[in-house]
Amino acid sequence: MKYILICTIIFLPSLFAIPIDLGNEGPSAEDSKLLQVYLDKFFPTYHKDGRSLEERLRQMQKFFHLTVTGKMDKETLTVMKKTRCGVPDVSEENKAGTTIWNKRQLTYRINNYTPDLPRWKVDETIVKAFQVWSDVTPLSFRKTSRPADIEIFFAHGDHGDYGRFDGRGGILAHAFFPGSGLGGDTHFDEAERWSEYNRETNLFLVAAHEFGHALGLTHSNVVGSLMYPTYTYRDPNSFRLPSNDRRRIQRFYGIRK
Ligand SMILES: [Ca+2]
Ligand SMILES: [Ca+2]
Ligand SMILES: [Zn+2]
Ligand SMILES: [Zn+2]
Repeated sequence: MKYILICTIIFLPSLFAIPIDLGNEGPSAEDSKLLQVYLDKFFPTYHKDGRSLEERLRQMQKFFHLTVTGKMDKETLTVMKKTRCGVPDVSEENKAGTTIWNKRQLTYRINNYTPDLPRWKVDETIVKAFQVWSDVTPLSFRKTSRPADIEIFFAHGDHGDYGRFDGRGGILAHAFFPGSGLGGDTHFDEAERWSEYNRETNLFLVAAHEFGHALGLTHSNVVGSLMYPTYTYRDPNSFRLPSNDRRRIQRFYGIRK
C-alpha cells in the first residue's frame, strides 16, 4: 500500500510531460492511464529518485524489442494490451539476483479447481506442465494434499497477496519466486476461461510458464521463449521447451542425468 502511494506521488507530474504520438488523434486519457499502470506493474521502480516515466517507457520498449521512442505509439499500445503474466518484467527484485530451491524434490497442492475444465483434466494438465521442467533438470514434483512448496489455486480479484487479478483478459496468472511461505505459489485468474485447446486461455501453456517463475526464472525477452511475458498459443501436444528456457533452468538446477 505504501509503495503504491509513493509511486502515485512521484509519477503523477511526469505523466503529463510524456510525449505521446498516436498520429493525428491524441492519446485518450484511458491510454495514458494504461501506460502508468502498466509500467508500475511490470517495470516497477522502488527508488524515490526514480527515473521519469519516459525513461521507464524506453526501458519497456527496449525489453520488447520495439522502436525505442519514449513515446506511447501504436506499436507500444498493442503490446500493452496483450494478455500476459502478472509477474514484473524488469524490477529491482529481478536485478537483486535469483533465489532457487535448495532441494530437488518439490511438493505441490491444488487447493481448488476451475469450473472451466473437469478436475481430472486440471490434474493432468498440471502434471504435464511440471514435466516440462522435470524432463530437463533433476527436479521432481509430487502432488500432496498437505501444505506444499508450491500452493496452486484459482482466484478472482483480490486474493490476499497484493497481486489483484483484473477480470477477464489482461493478467492471466502469476507466481512467486522460490522461498518459504508464498514462495513458489502459483495463482490463476478464475475470470479467464481456461481451456485444454486453443480456445480462450490454454491452461497448460500458462501453468508451464508460471512454474518457471516458481522455480526461479524471470521473464525472457527472447521471442518464442516460454518465459516471454505475453501469451501466445502453441499446440501443447507438440510442445517442446525452447532452448533458451532450457539453458536458463539448467543453469540453476543442472541437467537431468
Ligand atoms: Ca510456498
Ligand atoms: Ca485477467
Ligand atoms: Zn511470467
Ligand atoms: Zn496471487
